[in-house]
Amino acid sequence: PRNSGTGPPATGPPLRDCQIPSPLLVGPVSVKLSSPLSLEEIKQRNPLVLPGGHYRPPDCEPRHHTAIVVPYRNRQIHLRALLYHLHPFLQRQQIHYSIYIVQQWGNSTFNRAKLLNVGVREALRDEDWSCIFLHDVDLLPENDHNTYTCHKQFPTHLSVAMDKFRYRLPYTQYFGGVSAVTPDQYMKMNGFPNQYWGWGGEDDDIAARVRLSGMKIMRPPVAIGHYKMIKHKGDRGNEQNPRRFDLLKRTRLNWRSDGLNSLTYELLSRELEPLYTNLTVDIGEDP
Ligand code: UD2
Ligand code: MN
Repeated sequence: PRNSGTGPPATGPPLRDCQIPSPLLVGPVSVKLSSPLSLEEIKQRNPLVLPGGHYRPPDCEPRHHTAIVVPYRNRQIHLRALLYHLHPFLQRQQIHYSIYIVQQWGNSTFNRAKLLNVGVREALRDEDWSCIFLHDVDLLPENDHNTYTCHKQFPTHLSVAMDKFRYRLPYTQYFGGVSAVTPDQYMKMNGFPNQYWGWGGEDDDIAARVRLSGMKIMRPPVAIGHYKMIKHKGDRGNEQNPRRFDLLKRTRLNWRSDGLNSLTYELLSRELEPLYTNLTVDIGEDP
């Protein structure tokens, strides 16, 4: 079909399917991190991005429909760097996409995995996304052959080679940084844990869920999955979670009861900003 979800109304002849691979890809790109542009300047460089950070290739029918979900609080500079790099990157891939910034409201301890659950659920209210990316705000992809699409069968881990780990995978079960699931895969693993407050462990829990629900992790080649992580210190309100090791011992017992099916939150606002959809959410606090 010409239009799925909230595209422009169909006018004129149907478009041809976008080519695979996209003829616009350039391969490795150099990512500079010094003083990112303002949101206004980034908007000007991306004139085809619609409110909410929504984009659809103008002259071919996209084969992929990807929501990018970013757990977020108080990282303005990183957010600008991400938007600056990611919009052109995704447009070169000729993907139909939206970027969702899931902002934790208040000062309670940060909870990355719960914010990701909220983002997935809210994104799927908008559109029938075929793929959902879970994306740290401070990671910038360095090669556009690393396509932001999903594997049909299994979840994907994309950030396999980061500068901070000297461009190697730190350990086999590593699932942090940037990963992707289809809605079906997400449901099969009962989403992500809601109980990890503070830094660490939640990515390993998610990796364990992939395995426990009978799936495995797909990855791009190391030569392609290159990312730069913007250097930063730990955030206030996201101190290391001392309970993470105990929680991880119980994933096998807990994953069916804690996750998508036990998720509660209050959505405080939803704004269509020029470069992203902002979701401000009250996810409660560590009981
Ligand atoms: C690692 C993982 C990350 C996650 C985390 C443990 C990598 C590259 N990433 O990141 O996926 O598993 O460990 O929780 O290994 N955030 C905010 N505001 C805050 C705190 C966090 O926006 O105050 C978001 C932001 O998107 C950030 C992400 O949470 O990128 C992960 O937090 P981090 O960057 O402080 O943790 P890091 O780099 O050790
Ligand atoms: Mn980080």
